[in-house]
Amino acid sequence: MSELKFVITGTAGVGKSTAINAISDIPPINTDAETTDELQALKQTTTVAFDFGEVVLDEDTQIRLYGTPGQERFRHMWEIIADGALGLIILVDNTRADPVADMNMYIDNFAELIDATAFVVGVTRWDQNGKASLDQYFTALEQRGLFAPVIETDPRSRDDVVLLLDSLMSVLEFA
Ligand SMILES: Nc1nc2c(ncn2[C@@H]2O[C@H](COP(=O)(O)OP(=O)(O)OP(=O)(O)O)[C@@H](O)[C@H]2O)c(=O)[nH]1
Ligand SMILES: [Mg+2]
Repeated sequence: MSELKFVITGTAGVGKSTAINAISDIPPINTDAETTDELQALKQTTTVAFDFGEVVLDEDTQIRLYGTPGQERFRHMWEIIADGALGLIILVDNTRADPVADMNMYIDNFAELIDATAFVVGVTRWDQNGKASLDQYFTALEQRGLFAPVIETDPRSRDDVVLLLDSLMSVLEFA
């Protein structure tokens, strides 16, 4: 069985920890601490180091999934977490002020990993008032000369997270 390391990133509160908790076959490792700042209005805890979960996708593939912290003050962890990864999932909160800019920011910050491997974009919070359409994400990617799947995702849904992983696997096959 091949073991693949994937990383999941995105802004604070987008649902990175939620996604790993939804999909992991083992009890996930979370490093959440109580929120102390403006995030407090949104949720009670935030990741300070990383999340980790494992999932057997099929008989040949086991995924080791690492989540980054979303908050800027923990971004020194990003490079450490990305080391040796084979693919990236960028989660984007569609209710934020400029979600397309959020996506671009993560593409810039994980450029090295993206260049070497592949990425997919999961857009969350479609059940709330969203800002951008899927087309706007595709257009933004096109403008950068990039192509990646952009998928409506609810990180609370195991099926949705599996779809993100499957899409990433498909893109990697063609990379
Ligand atoms: N209604 C709704 N809630 C969502 C959706 N996606 C995520 N959430 C909620 O948003 C929150 C996300 O929290 P976390 O999983 O801790 O977010 P995170 O990305 O790990 O955040 P940090 O660790 O702070 O960077 C959870 O309460 C989820 O239930 C969605 O599509 N719809
Ligand atoms: Mg988290």
